[in-house]
Amino acid sequence: MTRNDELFRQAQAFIPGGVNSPVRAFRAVGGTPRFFARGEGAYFWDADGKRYIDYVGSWGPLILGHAHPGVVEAVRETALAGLSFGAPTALEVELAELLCTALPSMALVRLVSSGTEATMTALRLARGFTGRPRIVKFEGCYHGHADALLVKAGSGALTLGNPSSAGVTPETAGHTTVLAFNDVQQLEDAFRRHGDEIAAVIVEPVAGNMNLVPGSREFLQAMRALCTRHGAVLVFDEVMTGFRVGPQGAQGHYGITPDLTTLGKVIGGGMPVGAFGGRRDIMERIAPLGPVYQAGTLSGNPVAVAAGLATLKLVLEPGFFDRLAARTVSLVEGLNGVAKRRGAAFSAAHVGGMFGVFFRAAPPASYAEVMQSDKDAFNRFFHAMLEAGVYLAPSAYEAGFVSSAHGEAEIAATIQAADRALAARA
Ligand code: KE4
Repeated sequence: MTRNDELFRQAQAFIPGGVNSPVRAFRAVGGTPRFFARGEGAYFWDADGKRYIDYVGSWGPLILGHAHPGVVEAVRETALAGLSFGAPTALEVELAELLCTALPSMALVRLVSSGTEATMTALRLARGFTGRPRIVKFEGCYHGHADALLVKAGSGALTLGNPSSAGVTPETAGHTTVLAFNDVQQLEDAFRRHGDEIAAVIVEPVAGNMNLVPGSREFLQAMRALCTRHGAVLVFDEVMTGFRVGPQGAQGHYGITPDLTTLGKVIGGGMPVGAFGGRRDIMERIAPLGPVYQAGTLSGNPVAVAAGLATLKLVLEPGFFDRLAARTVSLVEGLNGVAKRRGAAFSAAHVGGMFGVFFRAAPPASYAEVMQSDKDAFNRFFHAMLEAGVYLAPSAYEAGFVSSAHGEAEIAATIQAADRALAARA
């Protein structure tokens, strides 16, 4: 029995499924989840001491790689002055100012401790601001595990095959309209039917929770116009894309201004930080200024904020995203090259520092096309790469992430492992 097996057995004695977040359980890909002991740069080591090149990066936050010295030092220094005060600190003001400067759509921002808190509150705020009940989301998009959003959701819900969670009441789900991602006609029809009761449309502008499916410009522009025309709040869920696809996230990439933005992952640098922010007239409805309540014991926690600030200062340095995107392009082009040579029905795509691999001839442009991918082929590929010391997301429905610590050597080793994996399968 390996140490991973032993830990997984122990974990299952005390934790449901042995994990604290379902997608970590390897349920879709099979086998024993790896328990990690240490990370450094592009690498981390499991409980048996095996080294992997990491393309999950804690599901996006580790854009600088594991244990970046500058981030660790900021955490250490801040922690020595106290872990939490339950009162305002200068650090959270600095992070709020940095976010509002980086994203001009954010006149005001509130820090929370997870992406779920950010999206849950953004929707409550949109309903409080408009006085309307209905939320529009898209099949395959995942916005965290708030009840109203666990309807045909992506990520772990899709991975486990239950996109609409048990425990969500019909009354709650009844106020959530789910449309097809990248389908302009359905969006127009929904506004024609319920325009006057739609409080918000929430979208991952570049979907990363049904694997990588970029929103089409036409789709996102239509969404912006329809929300403006009908007085609905447009929420860009940039928990994953924020400071991942570019210095101004997906809103900068597309040149589209949302009314509210939700953030997480990179802005905490691996520590628990989420945020929601946007138009001043909307954000001024949140407590203590307005009637929409929201709160959090550890919101703006100084140690977590210190990790986020140290990360964002490096990420926002000139040229960072050009280098990250170039590294991601060399990975994607290398993978497509070996797949072509091996005659595999395989394609890879990217936006900024996030990428997707698919067992289908071309990258998907919709949820339906994602579902046409060969999931069994992905699972075999996942395990062959794991064996070769390359850690991909343990699900066909998750995007991958490159960090600034991934150098040419790591990219070359990954492409070589993929070549062997695809050859073996042929
Ligand atoms: P958290 O509550 O997990 O911090 O954030 C929820 C969330 C919201 N919006 C988007 C676009 C997200 O991608 C997420 C979380 N992403 C998943 C992975 N795709 C987190 C991993 C997990 O659930 O363990």
